[in-house]
Amino acid sequence: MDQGTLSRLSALTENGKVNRALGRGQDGVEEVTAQALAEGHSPAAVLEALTAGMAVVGDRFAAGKAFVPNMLLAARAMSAGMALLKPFFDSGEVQRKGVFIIGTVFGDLHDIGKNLVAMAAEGAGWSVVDLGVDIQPEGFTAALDANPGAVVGLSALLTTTMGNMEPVIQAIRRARPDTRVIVGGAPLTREFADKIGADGYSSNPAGAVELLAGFAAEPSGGAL
Ligand code: B1M
Repeated sequence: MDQGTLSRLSALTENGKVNRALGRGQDGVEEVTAQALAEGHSPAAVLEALTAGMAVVGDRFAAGKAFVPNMLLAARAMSAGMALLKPFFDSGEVQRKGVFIIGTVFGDLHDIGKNLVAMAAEGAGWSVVDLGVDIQPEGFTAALDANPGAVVGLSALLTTTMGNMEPVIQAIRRARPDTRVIVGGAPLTREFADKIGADGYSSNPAGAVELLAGFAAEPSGGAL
């Protein structure tokens, strides 16, 4: 296995190189993700390489050395790689464990972490309703009306939008008090999650799936 392929993948993500078609014939994340998988790198290792590239862009942005367009291009590149990883997260189970509604709260446009949590939940046997980004409280309650008894997941990546989770949880509690709500995203802490009344917090997709498993095991299947 060539470890250089993973380093190359991180660098391509960092530099926002999506694919050959957009890169004037130069390989991008799409081609090199396929290559890494073909070489036998595990999907988890490939995901780590993509995430590492993204972290570098974030650090450069924080240091004033990269700008919003750089972050956007890196996000597009990472999404191209994630599309190839998705089948590995799908378990192919026919029997679904329940419905998991997920979205990024209003004011926030970050979706990569949320997409990873959605993929992990799908792979663990949940039917996922992905509402997307910038979702108002009514978006979540409408999805619950269509999927009563579903568990809800909220994501936020900004210190300025994590506070928007609380009104979403309050709206959900008013509309359907028996709903389980879990939260996550880089700036969150367990203390914050407790303070806003979430039923669970995880810093990563695997932890979110564990929380879901706990809810599915309840006699009510997730509803309180
Ligand atoms: Co933004 N951005 N961004 N950005 N951006 C960050 C988050 C930032 C940390 C960069 C920095 O300064 N170092 C910073 C936030 C600072 C803060 O609030 N403390 C920041 C900023 C400031 C901004 C803008 C305000 C910039 C501006 O306009 N001046 C702006 C805000 C726009 C808005 O949302 N209203 C903005 C815009 C953008 C883009 C649109 C350009 C783009 C997003 C594109 C997209 O998502 N499609 C973008 C990007 C790409 C980033 C960085 C570089 C990467 C985010 C990412 O995808 N990480 C980010 C810096 C960084 O993270 N290092 C940054 C990879 C992803 C796998 O990790 O999302 O953390 P993450 O998800 C993790 C966990 O958090 C967790 O699991 C995931 C996998 O491990 N998780 C959950 C997430 N949700 C969960 C839910 C769960 C459980 C776990 O349960 C439900």
